Amino acid sequence: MRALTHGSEVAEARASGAPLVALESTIITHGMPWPQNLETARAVEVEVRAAGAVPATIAVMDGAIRIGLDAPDLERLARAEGVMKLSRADLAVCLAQGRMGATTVAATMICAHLAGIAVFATGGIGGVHRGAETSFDISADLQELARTPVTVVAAGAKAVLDLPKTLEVLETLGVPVIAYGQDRLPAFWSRDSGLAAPLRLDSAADIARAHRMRAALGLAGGQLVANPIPAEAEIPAEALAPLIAQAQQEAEAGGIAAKAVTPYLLDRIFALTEGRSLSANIALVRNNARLAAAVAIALQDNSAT
Ligand code: PSU
Ligand code: MN
Repeated sequence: MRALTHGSEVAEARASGAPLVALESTIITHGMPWPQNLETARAVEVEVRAAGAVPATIAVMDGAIRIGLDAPDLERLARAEGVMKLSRADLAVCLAQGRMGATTVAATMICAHLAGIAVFATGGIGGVHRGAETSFDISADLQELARTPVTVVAAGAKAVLDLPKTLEVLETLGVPVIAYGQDRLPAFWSRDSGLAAPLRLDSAADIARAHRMRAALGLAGGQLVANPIPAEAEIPAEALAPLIAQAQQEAEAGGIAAKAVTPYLLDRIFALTEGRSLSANIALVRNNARLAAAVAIALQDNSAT
């Protein structure tokens, strides 16, 4: 049973020791509409390469975890319908059934770690949903950050979530939440969530050092780096708040639950912002890819010393 296979670019990078950045695939299948999903996936890979690292987009295809998708596979995934959304709970069943599956932040962390990749770039992580005190809807991404040693570069947590509760759970789980270059926690489409970030670092080298320090201390789990969306692409929190409230109400009225909640909210906010949320999303993922590449390079540099 060969659970892990490498795309050709990743196989070459492993042979030459080039720095690798993992990328998730749920954003492709459940987070964005066709054809922007494929365009974005490609643009993010281009950013990683331009920054001097090698992209490894991760998904389950043809009965194996693929670390790095060659161009035809990336397009096949982006066009596919009925793709499973995989978290820690679903990964093995998807593989056993030989189905196609897209990895969330949690599943991408697991696969990246299996493949020896320490840094992962995405858009936003899952978190504690509003109303979680009754629904119990808390993303498995949070627990994964607590147990799998991968540094995840995201633009904070989506503003559709309950951000104060998300921070509380991350603190309970012992996950470092590190804002990059500012004191405030960014909120995905907006640079400022209105909340202070628990920790702050100002360089890729420091992020890499903190990653290695956790390992040296024997601390399980990864780190969450919250990288603010570039100023020119942001949608201010005040403009978004009423639209998020509306999408939330529609989700409740429509009985949307479990795995369907995040994709539903993203889709409704896309419609309510007339596509602006999507261009912001694309800009922030590319920005995260650049920082993740710098961290992957810095990790190699300080492992050499
Ligand atoms: N951010 C996006 N689009 C997405 C997601 C995040 O801009 O589609 C995905 C990520 O894969 C994240 C998942 O891990 O949503 C969280 O889903 P849930 O809340 O069901 O755990
Ligand atoms: Mn959920």
